[in-house]
Amino acid sequence: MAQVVILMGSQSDEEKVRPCMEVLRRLEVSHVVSVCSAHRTPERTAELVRQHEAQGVKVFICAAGMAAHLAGAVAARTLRPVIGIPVSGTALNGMDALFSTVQMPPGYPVATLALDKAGARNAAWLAAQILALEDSALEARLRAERADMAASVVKSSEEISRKYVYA
Ligand code: RP5
Repeated sequence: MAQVVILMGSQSDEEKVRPCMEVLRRLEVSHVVSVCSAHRTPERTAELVRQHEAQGVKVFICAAGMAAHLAGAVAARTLRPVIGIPVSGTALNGMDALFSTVQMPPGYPVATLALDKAGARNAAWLAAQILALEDSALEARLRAERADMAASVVKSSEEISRKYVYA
């Protein structure tokens, strides 16, 4: 049983969403991925939400571009947390997807993250943090990842300092 489901509006979104799956894999969070469109396959979207809820999925992550209604359409059908990744690639440079995803009516929130790969990565982190509320081993993995990130900042600082020292 997967803990997280990632839905993307089109296969053309795959490249920008891939970091989400990579981070979830690194954090050992089980997940499944499907393509479904709020506009092109509205019934399939509803059916996938119903199926994944029944199978015990805890967090939905939805990525879409243009008039990006996928995350909102999912949020309309579940009380489980929905995380949205707006995808760029149009003449509006993703602002269309960002506003479509973020601007939800009261009672139907979508936790909307940054555009494209940055949002995809943080979608995985946020989903993991939600799951870690009831999973101390996952919480420990998250803490270890943060410690690694902190160590790498210090290491890069030392490298930069050595490179540009003039005293
Ligand atoms: C959205 O329309 C998809 O999420 C994608 O970002 C965009 C374009 O889809 P394709 O025409 O490439 O399938 O629904």
